[in-house]
Amino acid sequence: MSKTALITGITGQDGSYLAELLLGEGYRVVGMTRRTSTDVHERIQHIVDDIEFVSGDLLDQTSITTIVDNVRPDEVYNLAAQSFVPTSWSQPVLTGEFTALGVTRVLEAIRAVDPKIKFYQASSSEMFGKVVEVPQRETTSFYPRSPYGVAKVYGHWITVNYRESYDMFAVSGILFNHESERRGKEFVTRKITDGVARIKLGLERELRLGNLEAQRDWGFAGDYVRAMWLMLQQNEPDDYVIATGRTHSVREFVRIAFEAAGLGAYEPYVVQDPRFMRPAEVDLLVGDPSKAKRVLGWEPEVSFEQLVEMMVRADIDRLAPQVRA
Ligand code: NAP
Ligand code: G4F
Repeated sequence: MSKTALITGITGQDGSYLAELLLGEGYRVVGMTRRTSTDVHERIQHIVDDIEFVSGDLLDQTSITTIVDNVRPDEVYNLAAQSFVPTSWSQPVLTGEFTALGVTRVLEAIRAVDPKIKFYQASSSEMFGKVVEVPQRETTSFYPRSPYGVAKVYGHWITVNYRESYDMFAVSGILFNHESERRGKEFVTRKITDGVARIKLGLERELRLGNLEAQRDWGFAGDYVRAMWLMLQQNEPDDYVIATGRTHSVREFVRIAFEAAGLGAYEPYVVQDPRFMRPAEVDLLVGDPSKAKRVLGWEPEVSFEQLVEMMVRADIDRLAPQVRA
């Protein structure tokens, strides 16, 4: 009997990789999407015929409960969120509704329909914020620095609370930044690789960025969705840090991306723009993935340098036909 997985946020970066993985494992994959006036299936176009879609919204309890009741999934992956940190300052209430209370709505739906359904919550290293320990591990205290980070702390604890209150198989994956050619262009890595590709092809002359000194533990999204799945295949529910254990600055990412495109030094092209600075910054993130390695047998397969090169190459390949046309 094949298992059924319900994915919220299936149209996002992680949703697309997770859907691929679960289809490969023989799952029936059901994706919850919200109503939009335009097509948002770009990232899953290649597997769209293999997925069942159901219409629902994290803001709407009735839709989520009805979906869980109709679909009767074995596993629910809650990936949907307002996930862009700067937007959380301009839309803090909405961010709280999606990213914090949305988690409770999904958990409530599961509790009402069948508390045996396994639940994965997409928690974030942004919860560590102004870090109190280096590297950050499962036991490190949280100190979020944005309304997004605060909302994710709520999502984490409500997941732990439903596990402890109702004996549910509910886990929180504390994932550090993970990227790919499918990353939204507003996030710094993809903004850089898209910008580098445009400069390489003569479409732009400069790249405007904010804080180049921020340090992140960046991995490849394809590796990270495997960890999500592994967490739900364990005998006991638990929380895990998923990271590479290495950190790099935005400046290093920029330098390697320009070199990968054969453009040489980045300095002539990069302009620091105060518009992209944040009211409160997360200066340094670096995770300790040793528990995930020990218990889940999980390790990242793509290195930082491979990731940057992969993303630069993909953006050049995507834009080149436009230039030739
Ligand atoms: P993403 O690309 O921004 O995707 C977000 C998804 O959420 C999209 O499918 C979006 O749908 C959906 N969504 C947003 N609001 C919704 C609502 N009200 N109802 C239903 N769906 C809604 O994010 P991602 O990078 O794949 O990240 C997946 C999850 O992991 C997020 O919860 C994020 O906060 C978390 N996370 C990400 C990282 C990372 O580095 N990528 C690290 C730690 C945690 P539309 O297509 O309709 O907009
Ligand atoms: O790419 P970012 O926007 O990602 P951020 O804020 O770390 O959040 C991402 O990772 C989290 C996991 O830790 C997720 F939970 C979250 O959903 C999201 O996926 O920014 C990374 C760093 C920041 O320090 C930012 O200040 O890059 C710096 N940065 C410098 N210039 C910039 C820019 N960020 C953006 N987006 N745009 C810039 O021009």
